[in-house]
Amino acid sequence: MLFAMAEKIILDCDPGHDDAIAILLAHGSPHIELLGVTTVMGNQTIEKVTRNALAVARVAGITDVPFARGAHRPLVREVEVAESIHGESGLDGPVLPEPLIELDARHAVDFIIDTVMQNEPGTVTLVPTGALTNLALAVRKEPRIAQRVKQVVMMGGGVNVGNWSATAEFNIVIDPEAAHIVVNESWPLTMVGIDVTHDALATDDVAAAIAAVGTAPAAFVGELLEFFGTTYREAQGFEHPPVHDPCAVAFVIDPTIMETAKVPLNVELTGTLTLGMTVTDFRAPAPDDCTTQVARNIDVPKFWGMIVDALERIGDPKL
Ligand code: PIR
Ligand code: CA
Repeated sequence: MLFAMAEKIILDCDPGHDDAIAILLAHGSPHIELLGVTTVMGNQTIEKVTRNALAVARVAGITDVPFARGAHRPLVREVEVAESIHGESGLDGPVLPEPLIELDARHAVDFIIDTVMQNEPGTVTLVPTGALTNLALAVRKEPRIAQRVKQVVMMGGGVNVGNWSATAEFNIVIDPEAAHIVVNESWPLTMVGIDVTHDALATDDVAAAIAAVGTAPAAFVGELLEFFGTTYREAQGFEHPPVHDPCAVAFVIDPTIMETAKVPLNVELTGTLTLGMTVTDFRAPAPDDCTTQVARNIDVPKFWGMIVDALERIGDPKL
């Protein structure tokens, strides 16, 4: 059941363990109307992340949402995947079922443009949780989408913190030119960066609460978190894995789950130590025409409550 004011979103992702959980949250939340899922290379190649997205659709019981494949490489740079974190498949851990649904015939870029232009102005939120390649291409191909979307809520970047380099976050640094296009567009944009998502840790209590849901999708999430936890421990020295991408969906569901600060935001394109850094200028109050804001300080118990609630609503879909 959808609430009357459910927010329409397109989830643009690279599943990816946390992207998979973002799909489940978007599908399971009554506050979200999932208009489509689009894929972009990132955590793994476009073939792998697209296959993963379709497999997650089957696990979640999603049969009526279009899935469209997007960019196979960044705008300028070579493909760089996060195999050390997400494994060879991009979604290592659980057994992935054979997909039941077929891909939309359109490229993700065309799907995004068509969907934004066909819906009422100011109603569609774009939620990128991977590289910004598809969004950059879409707004270059059809610039009217910048005025027509409601907003962009992006998982990526961070305020003065990196994970793929000392200064840069993965989604931004693998295609910094695309990120530069997206953050400099006129659409309202919220950055949910790793300074926020590094608080959304899947602790043992969280894993227990998810396991207690007792369904196949919840068990699937448990297996995802187990693999993600192991690689995060070994490759990044985290005791528990941060579950980044659903944080952006959570912000769309309930913006009061985070604080926000309006601040000029840009992406470094020429730095040697700072390539792909998201640069926030906090020196003075943001000017009136500033279209960017950063989210901070997520309400962590509320976040995990949303995930558990979504899994309970999804239940045990017929596979
Ligand atoms: C997570 C990701 C990439 C690299 C690491 N180390 C961890 C992926 C996640 O899917 C998320 O969207 C973002 N990129 C976090 O950097
Ligand atoms: Ca991702």
